[in-house]
Amino acid sequence: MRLDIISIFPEYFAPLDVSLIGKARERGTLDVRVHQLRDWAHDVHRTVDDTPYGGGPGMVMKPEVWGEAIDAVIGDVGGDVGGDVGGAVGGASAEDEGHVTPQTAAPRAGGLPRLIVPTPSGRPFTQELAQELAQEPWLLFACGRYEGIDSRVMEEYSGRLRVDEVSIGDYVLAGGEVAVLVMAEAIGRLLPGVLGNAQSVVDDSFAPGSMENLVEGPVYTKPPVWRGHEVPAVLLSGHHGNVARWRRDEAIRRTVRNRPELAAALDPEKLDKHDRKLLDELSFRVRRKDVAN
Ligand code: JB8
Repeated sequence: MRLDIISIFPEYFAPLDVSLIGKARERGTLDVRVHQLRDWAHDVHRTVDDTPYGGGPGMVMKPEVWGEAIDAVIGDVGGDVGGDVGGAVGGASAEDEGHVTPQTAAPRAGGLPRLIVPTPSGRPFTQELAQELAQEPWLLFACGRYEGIDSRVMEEYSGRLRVDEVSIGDYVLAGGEVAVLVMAEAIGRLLPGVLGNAQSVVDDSFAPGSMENLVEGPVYTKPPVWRGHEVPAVLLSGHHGNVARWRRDEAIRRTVRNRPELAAALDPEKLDKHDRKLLDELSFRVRRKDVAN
């Protein structure tokens, strides 16, 4: 997968050099290129913002600079472009460190990226959307700052690219950079070969499957007693059926306690008798989905 990021703060993306994503980049599974938006500004101050039409507080990002930046990145299939600092973020590139030559994960010529624009007013970023985006050969993230990007930029590229304005949650960041880090990690760990254990992806909270709409319960490792706190005996029993049942019970308890809206959305068809009894004990009413008149 190729992943381009345009931002006025390329330094924000240094974490993409480490851990799973950093390893995926070294292997060539993931080709991350970070671009400085200001490299496409024309004035001596490299201005990227201006006052909002209609008045109001703050500043809005200028469309012309964004247009030139996006045109350059999407027209640049494979090669370097002015403003590309992808290999420079966080210091030495994989090549500099003498690792295996990354096979450039650039998509085939003629392809275009999906454009993802983080904004608190966007569609929710969910595990389902992460899975969908993990199938794409090329993503371009446009990081806004201030009050956001002039909306005509999204309008313009909607005619050429698939454009999604996306929100990572109901809180307000100072800009899109951290939201892109969140999405890059959620998407990157789903790419083939990025996680060591393929099962850890299917067992995730929110992953499609038997635990869909349940969050995961608690986890434990050695020692069996730590500061007087015991690991639940069932986990030491070796009885796989009992372990599975206990884990599902704990997932249901946690979902009811921490995510009542998820618990309310549980499909009664996917609940067994034991699930229903537990939910009843937790005095949680599972209502059949309202059927349209
Ligand atoms: C300016 O909270 B957010 C977010 C906030 C932002 C911008 C983008 C995303 C741009 N503020 O996800």
